[in-house]
Amino acid sequence: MQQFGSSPNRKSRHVRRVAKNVSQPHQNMIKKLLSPSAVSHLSGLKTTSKRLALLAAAGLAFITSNAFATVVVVDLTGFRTFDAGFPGALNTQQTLNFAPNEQVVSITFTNLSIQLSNGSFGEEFVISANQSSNSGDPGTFWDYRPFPGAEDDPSTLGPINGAFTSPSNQFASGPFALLADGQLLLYVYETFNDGGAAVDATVLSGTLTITTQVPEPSTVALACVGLGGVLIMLWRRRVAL
Ligand SMILES: [Ca+2]
Repeated sequence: MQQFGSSPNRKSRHVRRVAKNVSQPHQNMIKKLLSPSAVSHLSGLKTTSKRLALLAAAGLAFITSNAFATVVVVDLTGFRTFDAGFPGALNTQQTLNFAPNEQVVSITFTNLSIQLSNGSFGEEFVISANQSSNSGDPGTFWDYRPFPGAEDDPSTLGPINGAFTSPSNQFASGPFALLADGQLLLYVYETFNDGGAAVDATVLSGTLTITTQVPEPSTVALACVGLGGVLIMLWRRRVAL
């Protein structure tokens, strides 16, 4: 039984309805996917295959219309480290709110300068971004030490600019996804506690720029196209048999 009309006009209206809530590049992509020539191929398929193809197009339209990037800039001035590891009650922590399951894709820092205290080494200073559920190692997190190899003399380091990209400066996994609560925990800590209850390092200046994305549109689009291709191959194989 047909689930939708087979006339070209009916299909064109459907394409417009799917496409009207998405951006122009995505509209063009969807129109191409469901162009008259593509739709004429569809008309030769069974109803189940048509349903799957239209479902994939609708899903793609929904996903791409909801894809967006967020950039958040955080002033780290005054952040202080006391404890080795994390979370550590005295280490400065801050919670940032994003969309559910948002992907943290990039973290950069600008004009970062720190003051060391109590003999703490500069290379022990770590900036960490994390999922809300993580209360310690191991976990999904992105830790970075901006001053590798730096000792405690001079006691003031920076200012420097950089990004959480060098593998030798990372302690963990790099880009990651937030949980459904969309919360990102941002904190600083030391890899060695020199000062007991006294401060190890204080951020004199610096901003952190965090870029996130929900979801990664090209990956999802490729996945949709790939899934569609597999379904058509399976259908053709079944027909051939
Ligand atoms: Ca230290």
